[in-house]
Amino acid sequence: MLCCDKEEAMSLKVNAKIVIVGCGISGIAAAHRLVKAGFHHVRIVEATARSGGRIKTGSLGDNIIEIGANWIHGPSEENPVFCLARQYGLLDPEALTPENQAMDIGGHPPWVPNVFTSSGRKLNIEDVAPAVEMFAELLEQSSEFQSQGGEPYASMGDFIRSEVRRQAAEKWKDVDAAAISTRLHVVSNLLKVECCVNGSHSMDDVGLGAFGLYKTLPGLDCTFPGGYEGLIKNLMSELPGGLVTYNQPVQCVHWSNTEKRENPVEIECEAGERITADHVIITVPLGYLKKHHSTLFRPPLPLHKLHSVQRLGFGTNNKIFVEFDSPWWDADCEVIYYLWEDEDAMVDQVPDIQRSWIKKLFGFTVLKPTERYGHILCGWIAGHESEYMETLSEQEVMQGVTQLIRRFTGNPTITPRRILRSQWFHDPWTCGSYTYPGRGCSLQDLENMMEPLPTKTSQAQPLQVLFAGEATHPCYYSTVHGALLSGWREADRLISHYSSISPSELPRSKL
Ligand code: 6YU
Repeated sequence: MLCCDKEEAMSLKVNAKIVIVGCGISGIAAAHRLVKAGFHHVRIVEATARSGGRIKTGSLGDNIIEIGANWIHGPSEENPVFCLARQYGLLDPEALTPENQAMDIGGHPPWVPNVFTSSGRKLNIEDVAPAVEMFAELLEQSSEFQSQGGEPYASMGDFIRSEVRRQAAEKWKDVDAAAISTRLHVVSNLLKVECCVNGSHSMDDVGLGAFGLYKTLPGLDCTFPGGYEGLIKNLMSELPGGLVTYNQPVQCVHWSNTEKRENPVEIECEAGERITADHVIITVPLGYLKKHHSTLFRPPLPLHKLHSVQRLGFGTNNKIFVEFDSPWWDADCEVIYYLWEDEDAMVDQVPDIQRSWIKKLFGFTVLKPTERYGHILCGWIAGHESEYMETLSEQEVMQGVTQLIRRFTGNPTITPRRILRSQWFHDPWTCGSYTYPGRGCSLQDLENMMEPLPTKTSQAQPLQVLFAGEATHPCYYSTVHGALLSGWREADRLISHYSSISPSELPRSKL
């Protein structure tokens, strides 16, 4: 009779070979937890020469800028990114105050705007406020469709446009045509903002029912004064040296859906190395999975998982940092919006991308405090227009941005000192920015994403392939904390597997 005493179980755990594909925050989090729990054979295989993935801090002149993730969304006790950043001493004192943590407003209070139109006018806040308020209420209402289980409109875009039309006819019936036209252009601009928030091409691509799956945490969004990568550096310094193999893209994960029990997983690297393992944790971005799933898994992903990979959205949101010698915006200004008066009302897509891609850039946020950053604006652009922008030279992007600012301010002398833009769509290991719930998506899709292989119904060795990464979190997808929690979740899955293992489940090679 077989027996598995405590000592044997411990040695099984210690000797289990676990490979993590990807050294972003989710892969690092998984490795951290596994190493702490006593697993000795944990290895990360990373395609690029660096750790951090979509957490990427760069510089513009002497200033630190975030090319990827920017904020801790909801920095409060429930947010593990906040807790780690606090523990490592990476945050400004304001971010640590109880008042900051208690503020439950879904991110940040409305930013102080400067609003310009394409005819060079600067608008007053009263001109735009009614549309801004209506839009904010609609976003709030849209979350309710998730619990109601019904979707009366085809998409978020359809819902917002239809409701604005309906409410405007009722509430703005005594407002003059020019003012209404301005308000509808504000709606266009806010739809473009939402495309950036969601990382979608258009709000017509975002599912209405699933929009409410995303949960916010309390806390006023904050940044890392020394750069988001400080978090990565601290976590990496606590892992054993040599745990990560860099510049080692994984080409194919061979797993078994039969009863083969010995070394069930083999990880084939592009350079030819083949690594055998008991378990592999896949943390590659959803964009990469969408493009490469057919070659990345042998046998291929089961159909229900593949359909979720396809249904979930993964779009592009890029930043264009622009530095100036002196500011041309108001001293208290936190965000600059551009309204195109020649655009149809309530559009978030540009018809002629090559000629007019810049129309998709909703505007700029102002990097604050000025003493830290100088005079830097961060432009935001999502969708196919953003993907096209990536193909232009830096010079061409600078030209586009300069013309835009000169036209909208009516000041032909404004000249940027330098620019830097991100190119997340053409990053071969990311293929976009982050996940959003596409039309027809539900919680089931995110659950399918995180389901390990082989699935429960199979007789084969369990937990061969596990899935982490932001796209696998049921309510914090698209965020750093969602990614981190997903890494811990998959590590815990293995930890509890080895603590509950019974003799009949042991691989023959281990008996
Ligand atoms: C957040 C924020 N933020 C802006 C921009 C971006 C993102 N996010 P990784 O990709 O990090 O790691 C995978 C690794 O795998 C990587 O190193 C690859 O090289 C490697 N790899 C790939 N293929 C491989 C292969 N074949 N072999 C080996 N290795 C391979 N999140 O919290 N705050 O401010 C922003 C922002 C421009 C691009 C962000 C933000 C998203 C995070 O960056 C992201 O989720 C995590 O870093 C992902 O970590 P990971 O480990 O999963 O993958 C209602 C509603 C709306 C819902 N949305 C709300 C808004 C929230 C999003 N906000 C974003 C805003 C900004 C500005």
